[in-house]
This record gives sequence, C-alpha cells and structure tokens, in this order.
Amino acid sequence: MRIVEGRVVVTCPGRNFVTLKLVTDEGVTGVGDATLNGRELAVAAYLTEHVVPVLIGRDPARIEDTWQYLYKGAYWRRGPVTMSAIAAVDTALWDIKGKVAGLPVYQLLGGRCRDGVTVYGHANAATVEEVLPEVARHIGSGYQAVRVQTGVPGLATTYGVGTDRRFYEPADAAVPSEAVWSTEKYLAHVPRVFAAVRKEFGPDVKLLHDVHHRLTPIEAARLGKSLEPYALTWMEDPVPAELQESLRLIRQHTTTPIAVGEVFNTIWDCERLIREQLIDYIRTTVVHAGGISHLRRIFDLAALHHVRSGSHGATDLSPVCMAAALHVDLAIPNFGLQEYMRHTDATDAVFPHAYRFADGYLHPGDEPGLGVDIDEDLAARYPYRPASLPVNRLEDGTVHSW
Ligand code: KDG
Ligand code: MG
Repeated sequence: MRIVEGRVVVTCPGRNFVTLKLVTDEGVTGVGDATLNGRELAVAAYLTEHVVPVLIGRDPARIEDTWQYLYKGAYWRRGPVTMSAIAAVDTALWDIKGKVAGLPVYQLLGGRCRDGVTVYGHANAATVEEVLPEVARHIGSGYQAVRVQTGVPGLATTYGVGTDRRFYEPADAAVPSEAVWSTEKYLAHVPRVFAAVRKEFGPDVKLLHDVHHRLTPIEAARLGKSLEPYALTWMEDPVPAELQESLRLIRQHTTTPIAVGEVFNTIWDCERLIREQLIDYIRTTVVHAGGISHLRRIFDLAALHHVRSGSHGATDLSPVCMAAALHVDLAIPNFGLQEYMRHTDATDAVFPHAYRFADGYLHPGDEPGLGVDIDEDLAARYPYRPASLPVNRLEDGTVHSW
C-alpha cells in the first residue's frame, strides 16, 4: 500500500479547523487534525508545501519511521507549527492502520484500560451567582468533574469567560482584541468562587480551575494555598511554564495539584517536570504534541513518575483530535481526565464521528480506525475566517503573560 494523495482542508464551521486527509492507492483514507488556533494557515502551508510532497509513495504502515523522518529529517525541530503538522500525519496513519486491521485504534494501542473516558466540562459565567447554575447543569448531565471560571469584579473581560455559555470561543477578532488583567483582583476573587461552589455542591464533584499562565511563581503558590480548603482536582497553568523551576517553588508551598502542558509540543518540553514530579497532570494533546505516537511516549514517561494525563480538549481542537485523544485515553494506564466541550452542530456535521458522551464519560466507539471523518463537500461551504486569540495587558498597559 502506498500514499498517493494528501489533501489539506481548511474550513470554518463556526471556527477554523485544518484537517489532513491521506489517501492510499487501495482507497483507504485517514484523517488528522492540524489546527493551531490563530495560526491555522501556517500549519496548512507547512503541510501543503513541505510535508505532503514527501509522503507521496511512502508506505502508510510505517508510522514510527514516518514520524522520525518528519521530525529528524527537517533539521528545524519542535515548535507548535511543525509538531501540529507531524501530528496530523501521524494521526492519519493510525487511522489508516486501524482501518486496514479492521480494529479501533485503542485496540492497536494495547486495548482498554477502563470502561470509558472521564471528562470534565466548563462552567463559565460572569459572576459567582451565575456560575452556580452552570455547575448544576453539568452535574445534572452526568459530569463528575467541572472546570469553574468566572469574571473578576473590576475587570471588564476575563479570558475564556465569553458571552455564549454553550460554546467556548476565545479567538474573537482578526486583529487581536485586548483585555486588562489585575492579579490583585483575581487573587482576591477566586477563593470566593470555590467557597461558594463547594458550599452549594459538597465534596464529591471534582473541581478544576485554569489560571491561563497569568501568575508569578509566588502568586501561584499563594493561590494554591488559598484554594486548599476547596480540594481542587487541579490548578491549571498557574505560571508560564518555560521556567520550570517555577513549578518547584509552587510545589514547595501548596498541596493543590498542578496541571500543565497544553502549549507544550514535545516530550522535551515536559521531561523534567515529569521526572522530578513537579506536576500532577500532563495536559499535552494529540494535535499539538506530535500525534498519537508522541503523546503516547509522553504519557508512558509520565506513568513511570506517577503523573497522570489530563489532555487538553478545547473546541479549537477538532473532532478528529478528540477522537484520537479518546483512543489514547482508553488505552493508557495513567489516565487522569480528558477535557471536553461540545462543538457546534455545524462542526459536528462537518466531522461525523462515532464517539459519544454518556453519564460523564466519552466513548470512542468501535469503528475501525479513529471513527471520525471529514465531509469535504460540507467543509467547502465554510471558508476560512481570520480569528486571533486576545492579547492581555496589565492595568498600566504593559503586555502581560499567557
Ligand atoms: O486556543 C486556546 C484554547 O485552547 C485555550 O484557551 C483553552 O486553556 C484552554 C483549556 O484549558 O481548554
Ligand atoms: Mg487551559
């Protein structure tokens, strides 16, 4: 069997997605997600110009060799654009292998380690009062874990807390919009949110919070300490994690568990954090961390050091990524949680998929391969629309961190 074609499809059924579809001479096809929020066309060009031409004529069964070829052969390594492109190829090759074998991909990865994939949903609202019904709605739909974010009194907008409660979409304008941030206001507010949520819903529901990289190490340590009475499952991205010593400092001050990794692209971005047990959950994902093969490598390293997975699953990761993530989640021993937010109906129509939500769990289904595809005719009806993530400034105008 040989690869004869690679189509890069850019579509915007509500938001932009980049998808690679590989076609073989025997008619078997595979899909991979290549979406990088706000930088979609960079990955599309990388695939079209530099990757697809070298795949033509290759044996699709050689997944690991193809990964090594694209990673080592390029000389320029790592980075989100390169690794999202490699991820798309790797994911599509696993899809093809599953279809050829007549097995769902999780079977090829070693089979089930659990009955279903526990997911967490997002409860977002402007105020504490308004977020409580959102948490209740999630619990009522069967979620065992809920991420809680609210607006911060005194700040006009807060990243990730949009006006639409049903669908998460922070990329809101072609030229980035700008938001204002105050650490003081935020640190004073967040413990009140979780005090109210615990009081209302008791100790059983798993609660999570995303800091979106906004704090300094000592501020993050203080936040973790102040949240200890509310027993969070994790505090996510408390600091920009390039400076990995930061996580050690936070760790020395608080027992609130730490989850990081959605902006990491390779095992080398988190190897030290895992090996030195500076984090509790690693949140790398299929599309931004080199595909199923490389994500599995990261999670296997994490398993050795008692770090669990917590894969990123925001709506800017397409249903192709979600399907791939679920096969990995089902097959690894150290699964923790999987993030899950509903895509729009238009997105679900463009990406027909076998995975389904039931009672707080996602199930990838048992179709051969990944159990997801792209309807290219429908996709063509939704042309690309430029959209960027917002820029964040302090109250004095200084550009602030992600
Ligand atoms: O593209 C950025 C989003 O994926 C990000 O804002 C989502 O932080 C996020 C999360 O944890 O889902
Ligand atoms: Mg996050």
